[in-house]
Amino acid sequence: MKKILSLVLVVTVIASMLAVFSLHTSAADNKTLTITCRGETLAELPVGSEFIFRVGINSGGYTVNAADGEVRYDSNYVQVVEYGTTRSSGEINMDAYSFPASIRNSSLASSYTTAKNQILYNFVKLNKGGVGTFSDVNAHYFKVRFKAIAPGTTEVKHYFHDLVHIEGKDNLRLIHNSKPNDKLDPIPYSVETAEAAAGYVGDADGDWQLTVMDATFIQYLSAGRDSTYNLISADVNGDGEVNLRDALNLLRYRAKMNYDGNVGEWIFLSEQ
Ligand SMILES: [Ca+2]
Ligand SMILES: [Ca+2]
Repeated sequence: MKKILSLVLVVTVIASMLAVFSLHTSAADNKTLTITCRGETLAELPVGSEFIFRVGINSGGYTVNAADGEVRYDSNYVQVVEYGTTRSSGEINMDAYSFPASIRNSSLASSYTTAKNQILYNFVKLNKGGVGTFSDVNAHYFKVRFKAIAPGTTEVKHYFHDLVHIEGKDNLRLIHNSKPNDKLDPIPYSVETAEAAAGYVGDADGDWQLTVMDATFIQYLSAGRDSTYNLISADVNGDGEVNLRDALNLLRYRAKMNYDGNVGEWIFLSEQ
């Protein structure tokens, strides 16, 4: 009990100290960016927030053994946050982020490049028999994380240049676009979705800003009061509970002191 009381005291003291200063950190404004693909709206999100663009394959039941394709976007509206890691050579290794483990662990992925407004990739010789799960539109094939940087409407789109199914010694080209700039793959081979971030760590009241109000709300939550506030965002130190330590960590973050947890990181529900 004594420990809790001292924690409350520390939280209150730091909160009071911080309240003297201007505390509003704008992580996102109220302007909205609409993400479309092939005439459909995939997501609407505040400028400044992030989304994950995912690609599924509908290969009509065929397994996929090799693929070559690209994601196109408009860098006036969206910025690539993550789609892989950079190798020392400067090449991009997309395995680390972009592909799910079933492909990462079985494929010989190769040669990734980026150009303005494009992420290009190809890979070949996936595990024998192909990657069956990726004949399914419900499974994501790879993903790119973007940030919305300007209001308006913009299209983000994936398409295949080549999509190959190998049966015995026969290569069956499900898609073969020799001139990818001219010829886009038809629906339904590429199936795109976008998931807007549900919030970010520490923004317990969901106003897209990190303020002392968030610490206050976390204190309410930790007192067991029923609330509509974002419980995932409130678990600042990521230990699965919402309590005063979270409020304290948020305040420590605000005060540029040492803190636990991933304060300010975007939360995607499907990645929890
Ligand atoms: Ca907030
Ligand atoms: Ca916690």
